[in-house]
Formats: sequence, C-alpha cells, structure tokens
Amino acid sequence: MLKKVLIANRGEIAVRVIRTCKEMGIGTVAVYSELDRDALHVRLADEAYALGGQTAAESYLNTDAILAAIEESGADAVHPGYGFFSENTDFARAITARGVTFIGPPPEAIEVMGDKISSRLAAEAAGVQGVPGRSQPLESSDEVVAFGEEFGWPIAIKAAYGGGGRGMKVVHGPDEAAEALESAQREALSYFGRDECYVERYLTWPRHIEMQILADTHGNTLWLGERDCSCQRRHQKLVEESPAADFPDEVRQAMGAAAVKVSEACGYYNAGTVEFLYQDGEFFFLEMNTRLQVEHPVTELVTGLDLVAWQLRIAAGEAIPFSQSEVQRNGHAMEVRINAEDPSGGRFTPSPGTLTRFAQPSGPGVRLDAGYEAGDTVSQYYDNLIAKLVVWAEDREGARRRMLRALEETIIEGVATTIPAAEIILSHEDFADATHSTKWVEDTLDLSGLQVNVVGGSDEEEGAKVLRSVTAEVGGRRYDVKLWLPESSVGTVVASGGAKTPKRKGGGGSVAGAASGSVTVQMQGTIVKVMVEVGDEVEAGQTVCVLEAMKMENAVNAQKAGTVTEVRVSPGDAVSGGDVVVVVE
Ligand code: MV4
Repeated sequence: MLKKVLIANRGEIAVRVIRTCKEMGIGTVAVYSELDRDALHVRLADEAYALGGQTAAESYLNTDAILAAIEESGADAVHPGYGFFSENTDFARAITARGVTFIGPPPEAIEVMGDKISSRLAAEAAGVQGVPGRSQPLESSDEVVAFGEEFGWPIAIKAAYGGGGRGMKVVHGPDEAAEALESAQREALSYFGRDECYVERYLTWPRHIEMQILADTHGNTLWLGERDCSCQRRHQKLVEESPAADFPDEVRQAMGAAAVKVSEACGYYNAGTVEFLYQDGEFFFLEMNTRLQVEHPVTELVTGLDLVAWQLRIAAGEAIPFSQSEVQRNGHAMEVRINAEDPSGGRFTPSPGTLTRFAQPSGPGVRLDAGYEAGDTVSQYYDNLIAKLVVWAEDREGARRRMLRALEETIIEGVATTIPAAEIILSHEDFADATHSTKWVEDTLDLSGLQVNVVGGSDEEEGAKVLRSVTAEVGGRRYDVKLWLPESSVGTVVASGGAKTPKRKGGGGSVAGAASGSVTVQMQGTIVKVMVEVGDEVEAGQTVCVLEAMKMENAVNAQKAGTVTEVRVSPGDAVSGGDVVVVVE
C-alpha cells in the first residue's frame, strides 16, 4: 500500500483526501501558498510544505515547488484532487519519472479524452454515439451554415480542445454563423491555446447525466451509477443528485455499459466520469472527465463506497475485488455547492472574505465536506467553493426536505454565499417535480428579486499580516527566518504607488434609477473585444464590448441610446467591477 501521499491541492478536496488517507493509515503531506499557510488542509495534514506565491500559477501550479516538496517529504504518491494538475500529463509524467505514483489515470487516457474531437472519435469507435455532428475541425463559417441547413437549426459550435462550457456557441440561423464561429475560436484560443472548433446539432432541453466509473490496472471496469447535474448556471453546477429522477433502469444499464466501453477504449484506470446529454429517452456521449469530480460524494452516499480509498488502492496496484452485480445503490443523495458568491439578482458575484461565523449542519443523513472553518478566509485568488453539503435519504423527496433542513442549519457570516439561491431552487415546484433541465436555472428560475445582505462582515484590516525577514541565531548558528507578523507591529506600510483612477465604492455595475450613459462592467475580468468607436450611434441594449470573466465571455451592453463620446478600454485591458468602459451621451 502507499505510505505517504502528497495532496497537490487545497480547500475541501485536499481535506477530503486527507481524511481517507488517515483512515487508511497513510501519511499525509499538504502543500500551501502564502495565503493558505493556516488553511484547514494544512492544519489537518501530518506535514506541510510552503510553495510560495499567492496566485494558483505561483503556488499550486508551480511544478518545481511541488517536485521539491515531494522530494523533501519523501511522499511515494501524489493525489492531484480536481483542477490544478489533475489532468496535466506533463506533471503526471514528471512525477512518475521520479518513481512517485500519480493517483490518477494513465497519461495517454487523459490525452485522448482531453480533446473533444479525439474523445468523440474514441467513443464512436467503441460504439457509443455523441450528439450528431462532424468530428473534424471547421475551416470556415460556410461549413457551419451547410451543417445547419442539412441537420436543422439550432446548432452548437464547440472548442475541440476545450472543456466545461467554454468556447461553446449556439447558432440559431445562417446569419449568426460567422460571428459565432469567430467568437468560439477566439475563446478557444485564449483558454486552450488552440482555436479548432467543430459543429454538432444543438439539443434544446437536455439533462446532463454523468456516469461514475471505477477501473483498476487488472482490466476490471465497473459503473457505479449516474448523477444528474442538470441544475447549473453558466456551467457551474449548483445541485447534483443520484439517482436521476424519472430515469428508466434500462437507460441506466445502457448508459453504464456505454461508460464502461468508453473507459475501456482509452485504457483507463482510476475513478472517472463519462458525461452524457439525455433528451427524449436518448443519451449522447459528451466528454469524459479523467479525474475525481467535485460531486463524487453523491455516488459515495448511494453506493457506500469510498471513491478516494478506491483511487488509492487502484494506484497501489490492487484489483477491485467486487463485480458489477455486487455494486448496490440505495436511496437518494443530493449535493449543494456552497460558494462564497453573492446570488443577489441572480448575478452570483464573487464574495471573498473571512468567515466570521460558520455553523455547520449535522443530524441524520447529513455530510459536510468543507475546506474552511470559522475564522478562515476565502481568497479571491482561488475557487470560492466553501463547502459541499451532501445529504442522503430513502427517496428523492426525503433528500430534498433533508437538504432544506440542513441548509437552514448552515449559517455563514462574513461573506455572501449561494445558500439562499439553493434554498429557492430546492423549494421550487419544478425542482420538486424534477421537470428541470440544464436550461432551467438560466431560462426559467427567476432570482431577480433575491437580495442577500452579508452579516458579520469582517474588518479587512483586522488581523492582516505581513511577511518580514528576520535574522535569528539558534544554538550559535545563523538563520534567516521569515515571520508573518501583524501589520500593526511592523510600523506604517507605505501604500503602493501608481496613479490609479479612483474607483467608486461598491460599484456593482447596475445603477439604480434612470439608465446611465456610463457603461460599467459588473465584475472583474479582461476586455477581449471592443465593438464601438467614439462617434458611433448605439441603441439601448447594444453590446459595446466583450468581457471575459469567470471563464466566460460576457456581453457588456449600453443602457441607453446615444452617441459614444468615450471609449476607455481596449482589448487585453484588465477591469474591475464598476469600472466605466464606454460613455454614451
Ligand atoms: C451541448 C448542449 C446541447 N447540444 N451540446 C455545455 C458544456 C459542455 N460540456 C457541453 N455543453 C452542452 N453541450 C449539444 N450538441 C448543451 C450543453 C449545455 C450543458 C451541458 C451540460 C451541462 C450543462 C449545460 C448547460 C448548458 C448547455
């Protein structure tokens, strides 16, 4: 068995992995950025190593720093969690070359599934159909038009080398084809470094149903059951559940068998997920996620299996000792993601800060996988998932009611959270009746009246610490020691210079009252396209520029008609929420 596992991640997933390692008697090594030096995953691990840096790129994605921590700690395996290095084959190969086990699939499987054209082809070769479409990169928008005319509109343009929702454009007719292809290629290039896109029929009311698989290095591949992740907004999942409601068992069996075929076709081992779109009783292969997923606890609660434990055993070379027919599924599980985001008005804007209070739910059938405790700070630099609340009950209605009860017990102060939005979703009759699809939150659910007020807001300055180098002598030997000291103890901090435009306080973008001529952005991001010039006439609602934020392209629209008198940004500019980009008079 593995002896010491380094967890190359942070937050709730690092905590999740540490817990199972402890139960299995495996040593745990945490790594941390400067901002995470007191984080929960660091507190729980047996030992911890500083990576330095603040942003993910400087810390959790710093290969050299992580390799050094592996070396120092003597870890014999690395668990990558999700995100970060979980699907990075260079990293997997680099550690494997050092004799360290990567707790994940073979790199070749990550490669085949990492690119949607090759994964589509691999699935097709295994006899599993994707959405009807073309498995070649598009050369021009004429091909988009030709496909739409042949198969019917709407159609979807997708990034071949993409993932998640990034780079997908829906095209409703021939006149939208050129602009959609251009935008899809631009997004694909900026996110994935390659601009190849392909085309598929667009399903208008699908459910997102994914199948969990588990495969070992001895040729055993099992499917464990599905999760319905249809309840999402802008490709961020909000609620996941298993089993999927109104999902016939023969479809489940067929989808399970299809997932096993896809996974075998790429020589997979480890835990994995095969995603499908499900509409009108038919399912279509979408992509395969070659990692442990955020929502894996849903499957753990219905099967009673610890997926992290099985990842560890499989990585150590053990064979899965049970067969497909021995996998049992009981009752119903649901997961709600609790993010530090303000769902007011349905906007879900990031709300980083210190959790001044965190009352955790408990009682029958409740599991909370949190990455934070009261007093911890959610940084703007990382994913803002605070915790996953997962419940189990005998049936769907029992799980729904239990989730509402547990959400009510969960009290977080200091930051805004998605809990109020989850409560609205779970109380809605469409959710209770399970008539929702992937389009439901964005198209039907109305969160415009939701207003969240953060209670117990933290004083940002209080407790702020700064890094200072101090020379110390220990037993006569000289050491340079770094100390994190309260800001107040090290004298005045000189404000960093730079002529910054004064920013309006609390510039949330939406201006109350009459439509403003100052077009502002709602959130922090990068301007990728400017569509107007000084002197242009614009109409109310017309798009003036495109903002890339939260992994998506967002149209920034004029609020009133008039003439453009100022354009304050150009492509590539970084902007903050509330910044004025264009002035219309
Ligand atoms: C689709 C689709 C409809 N038709 N493909 C979005 C993310 C990416 N993984 C695939 N996605 C979709 N592909 C065709 N041909 C609808 C979606 C989709 C979606 C899929 C899964 C979960 C949520 C979604 C939300 C919107 C659109």
